[in-house]
Amino acid sequence: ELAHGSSTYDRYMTFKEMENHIDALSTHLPNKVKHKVKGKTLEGHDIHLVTVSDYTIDEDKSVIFVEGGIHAREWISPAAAMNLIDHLVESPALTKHIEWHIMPVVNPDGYVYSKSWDRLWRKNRSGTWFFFCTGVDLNRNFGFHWAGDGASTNPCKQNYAGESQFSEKESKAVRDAVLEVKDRIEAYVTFHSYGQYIMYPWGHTVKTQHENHESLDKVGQAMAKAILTAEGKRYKVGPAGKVLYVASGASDDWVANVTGAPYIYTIELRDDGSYGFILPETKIQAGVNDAWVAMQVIAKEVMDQSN
Ligand code: PAY
Ligand code: ZN
Repeated sequence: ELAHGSSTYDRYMTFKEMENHIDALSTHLPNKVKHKVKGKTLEGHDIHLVTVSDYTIDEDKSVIFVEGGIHAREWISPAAAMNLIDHLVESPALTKHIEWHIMPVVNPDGYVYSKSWDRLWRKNRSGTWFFFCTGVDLNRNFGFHWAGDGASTNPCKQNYAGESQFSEKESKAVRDAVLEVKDRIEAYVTFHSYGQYIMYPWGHTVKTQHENHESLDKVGQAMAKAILTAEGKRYKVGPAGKVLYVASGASDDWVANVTGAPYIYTIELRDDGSYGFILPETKIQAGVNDAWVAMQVIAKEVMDQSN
């Protein structure tokens, strides 16, 4: 048993358990794990940023930014982010020249609500101008093509974009954390579920291709192949707008636009629809493995580029 413990993957952790684990890691491994709070939600939960790197090596490292739990009901997403942190603290080769910035639960109010009241809750818990409907879709609240195609101005809809771009504390927290390392970000990944897709920009339109679409596709295919080999699951690769549906104001497009980072992906984890959002606990371990396998492919790509 490690002094800093480990996450559990035979059941979905509570938000509090994830916080305790982050705390233990940063306390016991101060040269590897740092922990910052990037914001507070309406309900008073902290929005955590965990950085993992070999801090004994003093250099301006490339950053890989990972965001999880932006949607409340996609429980496998925070689990995958926590699992990534657990692997990275044991992976010296991946933390020598990379600084990982990981926000495992962007939407803690939603996660807690989904765990205790409404399993299929997606948005955060903000009040809206329409008293009877609660919650903003944080993945429609980012400031690029905000409230465009695939986003709604109706607060009762699952894809409600909010009152204005970055109106929400959670999306602001992601924005601020990204902007802090803007010039060093080489890759950005956001974990969602479900569908088994590896998607890249653009999501807001199918009319234009991203200028890096060739390398985005190549590395996306490499991730899918690695997952198929290691875990036996097929992931479909392509631009978000084409592979799934058009969505404006999502984090991936905003990051692509503001940072110009070469590798930007939204990964829809398991499953293929049999259980959908309600992925059984017996499938967590295999599900988070998919994400870990994919992240190793990206990390290798980033390291090759900077050599
Ligand atoms: O980047 O294009 C994008 C966003 C795509 C996701 C979204 O925010 O709507 C896709 C959905 C998600 O994971 O939230 C897919 C799931 C199955 C859903 O709720 O429709
Ligand atoms: Zn989602």
